[in-house]
Amino acid sequence: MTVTDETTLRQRALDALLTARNRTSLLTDCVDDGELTAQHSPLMSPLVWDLAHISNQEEQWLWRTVAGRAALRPEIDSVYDAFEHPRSVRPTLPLLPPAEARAYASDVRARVLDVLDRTALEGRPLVESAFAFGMIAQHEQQHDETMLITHQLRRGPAVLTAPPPPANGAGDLLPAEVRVPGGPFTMGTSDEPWALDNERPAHTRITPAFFIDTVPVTNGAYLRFIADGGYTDERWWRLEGWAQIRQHSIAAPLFWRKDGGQWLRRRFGVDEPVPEDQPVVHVSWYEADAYARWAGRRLPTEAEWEKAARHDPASGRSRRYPWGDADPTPAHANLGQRHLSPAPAGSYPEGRSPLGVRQLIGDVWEWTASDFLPYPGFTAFPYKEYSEVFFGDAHKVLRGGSFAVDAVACRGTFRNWDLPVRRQIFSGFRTARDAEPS
Ligand code: AVJ
Ligand code: FE
Repeated sequence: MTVTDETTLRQRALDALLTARNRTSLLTDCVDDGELTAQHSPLMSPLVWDLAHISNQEEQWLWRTVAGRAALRPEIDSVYDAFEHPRSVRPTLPLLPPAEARAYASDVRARVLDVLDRTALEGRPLVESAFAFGMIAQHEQQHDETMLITHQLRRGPAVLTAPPPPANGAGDLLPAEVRVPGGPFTMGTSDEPWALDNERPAHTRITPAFFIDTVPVTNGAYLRFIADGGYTDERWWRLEGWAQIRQHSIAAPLFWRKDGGQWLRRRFGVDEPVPEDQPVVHVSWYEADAYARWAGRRLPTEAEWEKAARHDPASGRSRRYPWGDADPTPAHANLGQRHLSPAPAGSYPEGRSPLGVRQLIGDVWEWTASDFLPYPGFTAFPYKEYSEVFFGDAHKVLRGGSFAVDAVACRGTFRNWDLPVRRQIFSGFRTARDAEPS
């Protein structure tokens, strides 16, 4: 590796760590200690748990494993082990109080920046291309998104503000769907330096030709499903989805309520009319699947989603992003909590794919039809608990990232997963259909 490569990598790792920490501070400095330690929802950890968990992971991987130093606070490891204690019981654990959690975070970070300065970024898989630093920045950003979900579930007046997304989507002027040709494409990656284990390795997939929605399904379209009795017609629903909506009296996306004749939604402490031109958000996989069936369509498979997002029919190669290989800018996608909502359908024309599919990156996580499974040749790295323990038919794959995802944790290959009943996450979807046989 040349000196310039090393300098660039070090700078990139430093930027990613600093960007993540700024966001963590933004999310935790805007509420008082009572709110940091409160349980805002049994679905989520207290914010102060995420805060110290972020630093405990950073300590374990960068201070202990990369630098080979002794544990700073070995006695707290078990409290911040996500597998030992489910989220609902975390408020009862002996958590570091806010001031101590913040002091721990600054102490770990100061040591880690020193480690970054002194570590040669080659020779060991964990430090090759600054991978472990990139992994920890992505981990912090993932918990920042988790904390933003906690903010969304929190009751009480708004504490977060951000400018609204661009107003002119004009999504309904676009063709409703795009035809993606059949044939092979490259799925996954073997050369994206900070790609996580489940995105690897690159391999060839063959899909038949299919059609996919140009833009994510909007609130306006989803309202037609509701108005057509979508939630009361068992025909559209999987057994478990029907059971969930009956048991919990679900009749609209999470955070929606009907006031007289008007649908309102609560968004980070503010009630507002549901904006018809924005992608629908806070729906479960079952709701997405039922909508698609009602529309005479289906969810795209994970391979179809990635082909729509990465395949360049002209060159036959797969891009890092729909628009090419360049990192996202604000002109490409709604990422990084720059706005506190999805942008109208049709926004970000510069972010479109070669075939003209829009908003694949950012705005809302998109449910796919697929279970979360390893690619052929998968190897867990650096730990089985990131991906491997979640493989199987319990979790469905989501793609593309939401407005709450930072660019460092978002790319055409990035895979997220969750239970099909989940709806507090920033989840939406688009639909697809088989192309006619040629
Ligand atoms: C990939 C978003 C499902 O938040 O549960 C955070 C990421 N893994 N800490 C999660 C993760 C360990 C994970 N998701
Ligand atoms: Fe974690």
